[in-house]
Amino acid sequence: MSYNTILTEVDDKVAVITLNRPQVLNALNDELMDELGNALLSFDADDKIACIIITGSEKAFAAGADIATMAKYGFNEVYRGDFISRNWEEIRKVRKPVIAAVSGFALGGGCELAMMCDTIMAADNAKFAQPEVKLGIIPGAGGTQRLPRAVSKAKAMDLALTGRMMDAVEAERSGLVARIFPQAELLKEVKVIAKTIAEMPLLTAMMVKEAINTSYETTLSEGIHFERRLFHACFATQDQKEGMAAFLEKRPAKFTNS
Ligand code: DAK
Repeated sequence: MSYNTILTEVDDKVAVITLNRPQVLNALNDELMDELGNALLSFDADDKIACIIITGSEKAFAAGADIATMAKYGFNEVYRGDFISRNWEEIRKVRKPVIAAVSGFALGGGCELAMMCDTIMAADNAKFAQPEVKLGIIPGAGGTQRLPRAVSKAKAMDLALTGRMMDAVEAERSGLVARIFPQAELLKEVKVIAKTIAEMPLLTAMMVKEAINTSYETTLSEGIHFERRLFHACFATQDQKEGMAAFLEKRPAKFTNS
């Protein structure tokens, strides 16, 4: 499959999707979001793939939604065209782990896209912001909901009301970013993480993802109940038998994703 606005590559069980509109710092337009959704769902359906990385260029993960496109819109177009909802959230359907590898700017919709991934790994030059307020709009692709859950209400308000940029160190300290790497090493290091995840039993990794994501959507006691049901389900898999037998026999496990 060839795309105009993204590049795709497969490295062993890891798929890498690179946002590729360098002339506009990977600003997110309809075509890119359609292609990204298509690639994500294809890799999710591909049995050979166990983990997906979304990345951008050295200068920009994505500098936000495409302002040149948005500037032309009125209420009629965004409401009737179901702007954002139509194709921006395909990533939420992906059941395999998805890692954002962020170098440079992750602004507005770019920051929101990174937050839709399961975890964010950042280069030391990464900059995160929700600058929409300066354009007369509010974050509209989940920023007002995911950012406070990631960094606290106080910092989310600070960021979204001032539109200021937060560097990688502050983002890691605040809980938005899991780890920071030197820019030149970012993709190599994130591939190592992705390959580690890809070596885990896939059904179990998918259950971990589903259970942690459920913690954002439910009460603690309902979440614990959901976790317990999945935990019990693990004992119906071959990989639970193999993982525990391998430990007791002091040998590496051979998982079969079954
Ligand atoms: N859209 C379109 N083009 C962009 C862009 C963007 N978001 N960001 C950068 N570019 C383009 C620039 O116009 C420039 O194009 P040329 O002039 O060369 O033709 C090229 O990329 C290089 O940018 P700069 O020359 O500005 O590069 P600098 O290094 O000087 O500055 C910068 C980099 C990232 C600080 C600056 O480009 C910048 O401030 N960009 C805009 C960042 C921004 O405000 N992003 C948030 C966009 S708003 C919604 C849901 C979600 C959203 C909206 C609605 N609904 C549910 C309705 C999301 C909104 C957003 O993301």
